[in-house]
Amino acid sequence: MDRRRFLLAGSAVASLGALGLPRPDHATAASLPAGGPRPRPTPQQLRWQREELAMFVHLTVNTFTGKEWGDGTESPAIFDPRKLDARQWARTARQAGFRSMILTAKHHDGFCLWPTATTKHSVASSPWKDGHGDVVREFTDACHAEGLGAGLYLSPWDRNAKAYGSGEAYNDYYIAQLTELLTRYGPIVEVWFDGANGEGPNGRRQAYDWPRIHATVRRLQPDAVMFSDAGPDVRWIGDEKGVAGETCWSSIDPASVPYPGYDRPWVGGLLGHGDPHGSAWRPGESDVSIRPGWFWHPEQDGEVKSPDALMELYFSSVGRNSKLLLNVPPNRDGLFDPEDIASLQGFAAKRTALFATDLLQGATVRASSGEAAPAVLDANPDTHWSAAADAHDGWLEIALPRAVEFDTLELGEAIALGQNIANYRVERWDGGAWQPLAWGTTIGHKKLARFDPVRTSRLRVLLEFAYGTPRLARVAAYRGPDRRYGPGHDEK
Ligand code: FUL
Repeated sequence: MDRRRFLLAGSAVASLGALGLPRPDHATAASLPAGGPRPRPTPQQLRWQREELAMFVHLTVNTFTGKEWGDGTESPAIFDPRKLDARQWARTARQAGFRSMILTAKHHDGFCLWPTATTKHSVASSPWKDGHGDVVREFTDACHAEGLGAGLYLSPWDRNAKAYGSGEAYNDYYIAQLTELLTRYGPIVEVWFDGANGEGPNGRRQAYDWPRIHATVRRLQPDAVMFSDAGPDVRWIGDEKGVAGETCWSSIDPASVPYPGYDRPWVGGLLGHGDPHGSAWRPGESDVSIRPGWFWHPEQDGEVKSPDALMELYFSSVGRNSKLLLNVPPNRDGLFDPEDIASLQGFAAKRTALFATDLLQGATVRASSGEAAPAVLDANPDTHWSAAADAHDGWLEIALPRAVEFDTLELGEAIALGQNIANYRVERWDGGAWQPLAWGTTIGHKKLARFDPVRTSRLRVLLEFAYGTPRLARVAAYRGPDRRYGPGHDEK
């Protein structure tokens, strides 16, 4: 069936009309996809998205050479992170509110951070712990001890492996490495596949066997999600800046990015926005580094992103239905730098300060139709308000016993049942009329909107158009410490 065929949506605008509101043009012109269930997340994808924050850890020979991409000729003798303390990384991550971590077990240079049987190009040939160390072991143990999920990055592009570019021999080598990583270290929550496909030591490129790679992960770690620009479980957001599209669907047409590393000029934008008609649930992950580089370089001390910059990233990723994967690179001692830790602590403190008090608590909620409207006020993402099953729009009105002042609004869709809402409007009561407050497109797991502080006792959320039943799990309002209250935003 062609999912992009459209039908006329007569009933889609009825409930907004009942409120005396203008009917949105695109809804009256009415386009709804024909039939077919809309995609929903698996329990693993849902868990992954609800974590909101994950930490990337880039460490390899590059940490000692100053490069971003090693060429595979580095001697293991240079790898000696003498004070390496993975527990320090995991503690820092947990205290800053991160829920999982992903380590570069092997980057493009081919150096393995665990004592693998597949090559001598590993920690076993390094002076670190006299060749008896295992960074992957220390990392996974630390994650598990701190209650964090452990994830691994295993670069398919390998500039050291002799077999790279030879076909099956390298695919066997890669699968053997993957098998070691997925069988020795307990539960792995995410496997991160970089699509880079450059030349190996013999100048040849490798045709990666993605079906076999994916089947290996499914067999050995069925609860792990697999990341790449082509999924299959979670997708790259299309940039390395931590910025999701303002419109961001968790669904995508799998045929539009058929394999990892599918490099086309339009792919970045497509991954940023997703596709409301896509048949695959494949939410976007926004990866970005706290420093200019992915690896630690001494000359980049002083360029660590500030707590305010990290807050901006939180709004542009988590606040747009994506997940933030923030890289924090260990230094040559194998430790996070104090500067990076201070910034992460500041980031956590700013989130705590902003989101400490939901000012809509104690409100009453009326809705266009359906039941359980008050469910939007509790923080439980599994309870929600739903419009009538065949509705394509709806509204909620939230009335407080007293006026409250706020500058940040949170909306959340009941994504366990899919993502349907295509645009919304939020208005505040000024004592005599409804005034526009926020307007946007997708909502998804979390949508955050910021504006100059306003004071009001009534709000309404207008879901102007949804491809399937509109369902909201969350409406919350917060007053941050950073914005000044201006004149003219008061309820009269
Ligand atoms: C990229 C790699 O080439 C970078 O070195 C880094 O690992 C980043 C997360 O992915 O594609």
